[in-house]
Amino acid sequence: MFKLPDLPYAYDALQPAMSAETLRFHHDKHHAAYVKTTNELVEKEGLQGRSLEDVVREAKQAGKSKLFNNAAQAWNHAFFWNCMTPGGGKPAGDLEQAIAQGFGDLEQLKQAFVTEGVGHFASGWVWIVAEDDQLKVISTHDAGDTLDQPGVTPILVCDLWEHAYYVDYRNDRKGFLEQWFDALPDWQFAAHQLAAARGQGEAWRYPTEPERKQA
Ligand code: MN3
Repeated sequence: MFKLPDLPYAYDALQPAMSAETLRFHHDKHHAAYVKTTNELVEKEGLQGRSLEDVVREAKQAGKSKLFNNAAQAWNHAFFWNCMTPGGGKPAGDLEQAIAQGFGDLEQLKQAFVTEGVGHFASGWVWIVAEDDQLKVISTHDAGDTLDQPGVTPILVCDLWEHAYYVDYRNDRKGFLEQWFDALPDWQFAAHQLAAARGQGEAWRYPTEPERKQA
């Protein structure tokens, strides 16, 4: 059984860039539903005991789209919560250097990120990833993630589904992405992911819990 991870901050901690109302619905309703359906399908498919990463990869390979969509959305949202922090600070050290190499500076990375997110048609995710030791901005459709892309490590992600911003920004995806990028990224988490991409430490994984025996 996969648990819905708690948010790593209070519901109102990301205001005004992201309201408590958005976070409550996004985490308690949308994300919770993906986790619940994933658990139902995992049981049906006899995949209990796997990591969520393995479930996502196996579902993708086997063409089990309902399981893939729910499992990948469960993973993406948990990763997304960790990509944000109240007053996220600025990139430093190796991450700052990688941004300079890949984009010039943080402002140009922001432009690439916002442009990719605004240009992405319909639902999906906009990512900063590390590949071949280079930072890149990509987007994926619907539940798409990077778990099936060998050599790609996600550094940061932002949700492009309308439920991520419609309460706070209505149809203004560009405004959302600009505010998001300025106020919310957890650059320490991003630096940790970049280090993992370079073989230093472990990349973030979906939390697992030891199965509890029925009494
Ligand atoms: Mn979402």
